[in-house]
Amino acid sequence: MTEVLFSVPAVSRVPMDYSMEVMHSDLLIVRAQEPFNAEPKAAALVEFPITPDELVYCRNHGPVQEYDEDNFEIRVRVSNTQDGATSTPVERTLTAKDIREKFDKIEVEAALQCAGNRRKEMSSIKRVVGLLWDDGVIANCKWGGARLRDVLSTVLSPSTITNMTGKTSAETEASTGPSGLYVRFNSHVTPCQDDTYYGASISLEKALSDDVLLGYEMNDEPLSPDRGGPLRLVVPGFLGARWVKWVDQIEVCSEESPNFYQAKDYKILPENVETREQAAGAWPKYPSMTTLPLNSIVGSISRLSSTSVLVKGYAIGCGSAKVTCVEVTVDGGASWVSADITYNGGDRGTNADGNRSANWSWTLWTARLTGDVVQEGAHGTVYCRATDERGNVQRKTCPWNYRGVAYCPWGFKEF
Ligand SMILES: Nc1nc2c(c(=O)[nH]1)N[C@H]1C(S)=C(S)[C@@H](COP(=O)(O)O)O[C@H]1N2
Ligand SMILES: [Mo]
Repeated sequence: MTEVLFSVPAVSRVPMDYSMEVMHSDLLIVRAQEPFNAEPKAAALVEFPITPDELVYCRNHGPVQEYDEDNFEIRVRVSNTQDGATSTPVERTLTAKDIREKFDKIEVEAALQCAGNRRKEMSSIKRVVGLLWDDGVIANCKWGGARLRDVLSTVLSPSTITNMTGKTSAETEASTGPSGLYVRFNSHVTPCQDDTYYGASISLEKALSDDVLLGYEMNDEPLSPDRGGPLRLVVPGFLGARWVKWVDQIEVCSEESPNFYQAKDYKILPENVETREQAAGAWPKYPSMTTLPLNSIVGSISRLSSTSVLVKGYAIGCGSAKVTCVEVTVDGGASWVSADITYNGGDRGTNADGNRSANWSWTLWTARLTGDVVQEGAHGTVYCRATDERGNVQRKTCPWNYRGVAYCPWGFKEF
């Protein structure tokens, strides 16, 4: 297929201007002021099945500004129709308002999670490169927007759409799908730390799957500037880095995005890659991340009586896999107690084809522990582990990696 790509400026560091920065939630712990990076305490997160906007973490590589829906333009483009019918590039320019008014609105509940969740814990093994996030860079929200497939159908041929849809989770969750085609998402409106624009890509198969949205609402409200309003990608099951905020270009093409955040970041490098120099040679050899691993953490422990405590936490499956069981232990794993699952996603309903749509939500759980081991004055550690519907069980340990991503050993909290 002929490549007619959007011209992309050469990489250079753009001076960043924070004079238009919006106000942010004051309920978050600030990890960096400019760019604004902040997370809530997990103890607060686990109190809400659907995370309120003020408790949603902020992960930015540049300034956060407000944009007007009427004037915000998005260019959607494909080099040709893939099936060879024409070699003429097809391009459409739409405003954010058009996206809201001209396409059906789809609603999806999905957890947004940064690949760096729990990085601070991983850094206790060995120094890692990146912001030292605790376990609060995750949010479970209800997203509303146009289905990306519907928007792409304005530039792709109907046969391409038909051939690429209805794929299995294995086909949609790989970094490269069977077609070898990708959809790139760019945001040029705000400058970034490591590149001239923010960019990401996913396989065309994932892009055409039911629940990927060009989002304009969260929790029934228009997307706030912090959430990437007026338009952001919603890519359920994939790491947050692909959920491009303030997205102003979408392009179907035959190569992954060359953007720093796709090509030179957000990859799990092997344990022996420990320096920047070693990483430089390794980036092209490893696949870009898509899903995040099965995980669970302890959010809070509160005393109910002198001999009992209540433990609360969240768990999340890998991609579309649902968490079916969470267990806790106070004896280092010799014996486990099943936690009660208190939330595992809202009503999912059915798609147009009658299939139940996938589960992209997190799971909330509580466990009541009693007896000598948790009596007043006693000290110990509660660990948790999750099991998913495919029979995978969260492991006790997790290997270190250079960028501190996808850390997922048993969760724990001391009491
Ligand atoms: N334009 C743009 N989109 C972006 C980012 C960014 O810095 N710029 N950060 C990404 C990362 S790494 C994550 S984890 C999520 C965070 O989304 P949030 O700030 O709404 O929580 O947005 C993603 N989309
Ligand atoms: Mo992220």
